[in-house]
Amino acid sequence: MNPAGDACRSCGSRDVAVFLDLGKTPLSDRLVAPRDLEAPEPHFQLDVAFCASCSMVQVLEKIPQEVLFPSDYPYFSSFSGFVLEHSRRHVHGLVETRGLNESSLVVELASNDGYLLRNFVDLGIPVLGIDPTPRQCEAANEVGVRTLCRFFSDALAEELVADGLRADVIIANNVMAHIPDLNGFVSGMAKLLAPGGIITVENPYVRDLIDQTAFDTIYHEHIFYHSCTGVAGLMRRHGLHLNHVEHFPDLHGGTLRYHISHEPGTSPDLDAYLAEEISSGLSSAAYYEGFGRRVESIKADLLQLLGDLRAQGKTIAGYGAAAKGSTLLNYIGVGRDLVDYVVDRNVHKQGMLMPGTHQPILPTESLLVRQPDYVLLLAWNFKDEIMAQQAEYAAAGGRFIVPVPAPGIL
Ligand code: DWN
Repeated sequence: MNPAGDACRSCGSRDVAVFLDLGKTPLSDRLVAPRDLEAPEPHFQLDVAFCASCSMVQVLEKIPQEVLFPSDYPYFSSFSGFVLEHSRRHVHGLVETRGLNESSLVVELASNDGYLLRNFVDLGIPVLGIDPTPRQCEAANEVGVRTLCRFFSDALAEELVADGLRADVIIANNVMAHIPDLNGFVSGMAKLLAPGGIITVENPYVRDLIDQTAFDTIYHEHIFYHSCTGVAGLMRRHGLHLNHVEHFPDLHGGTLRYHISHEPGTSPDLDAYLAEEISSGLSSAAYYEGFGRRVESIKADLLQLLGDLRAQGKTIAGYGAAAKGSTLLNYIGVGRDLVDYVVDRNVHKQGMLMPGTHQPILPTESLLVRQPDYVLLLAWNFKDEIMAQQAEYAAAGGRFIVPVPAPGIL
């Protein structure tokens, strides 16, 4: 099904079919200020499609980058200890394996608040962060991470190369899903990368998304849902080579780190992932067919669970004003009648309202003050970190609910 005749946003083929319709939802990171409650809130169609030609899974609605990532974009990477530790290990691994020193250059695309590059700075290794969101750039510059507040593109890469810059390492974590002009982005990376250099790219793995029915990680900001097959083909089109892959099952619901360079290479792990994607059918439309039915069943089960608890007079809060939380609340239709408020550590989100469903976002300390009977883990990807941090809430009788892969009380 592709009634509008959309072309693949990666390879241009017309062999694109929608396999999931999440309806019209607000932008997941467009939090609402209480003073704007009466203002119209834009909603956009959220259809997910599979390209049979290049295997890329993608959202079809085209929304300008400046709308998806406005100046008040609220996501700051530094609010998870798990992410910080993962990034620290990544940096130390690169320094060791690549022999980086004070004459190297590491460039991170979508460097956010400097959560990762600051580890290189601590080791005296020169860095350049590139990120389009001003508040995050300011935070990064404040901690000593030199950051350019721009969208990365082919044109920006040419400017940097003209200024004499070439990167020994390019890191692009959780950004290759977000780029409308994916080909321009990859061609820019190819230009900016020094001969013999390496690009590491991290993105949630589409296989984990489908297998765990993590439908809530789908939103307009996430245009592309990557696999080894898709990334290998994309890189080849720009003269780059995917040479190795690592899997982090506990990061953002399952993440792949791709190792890419100008020079061809391979690894047993990459071969195994590519072979498995073929044998599991991940590169065929049939793989995605039952997904919509599983999503509908999560919707029915979660509504039933929350409705039953409310009927018993229980109070329910949400944890994590995450973008995925917005998809979940809006698609399922979880309003303030079911979940009273949402807590989040991110001070830039506190005081705002969730998109569409308008639960107020409060500091996490509110859980101990209000002691709701249940907490719906909207940021279920950080379940262990959050539950450890909320031990006192749990000790006082609080219970947690996970929404995916199947709604349940822990
Ligand atoms: O790609 C993207 C990813 C990686 O992150 C984005 N486009 C946007 C964002 O998606 P998300 O908002 O769904 O991500 P998180 O990281 O799952 O969001 C978790 C939320 O929970 C954040 O607002 C921070 C918050 N949090 C918290 O309050 N206490 C997180 C942890 C770990 C905590 O202990």
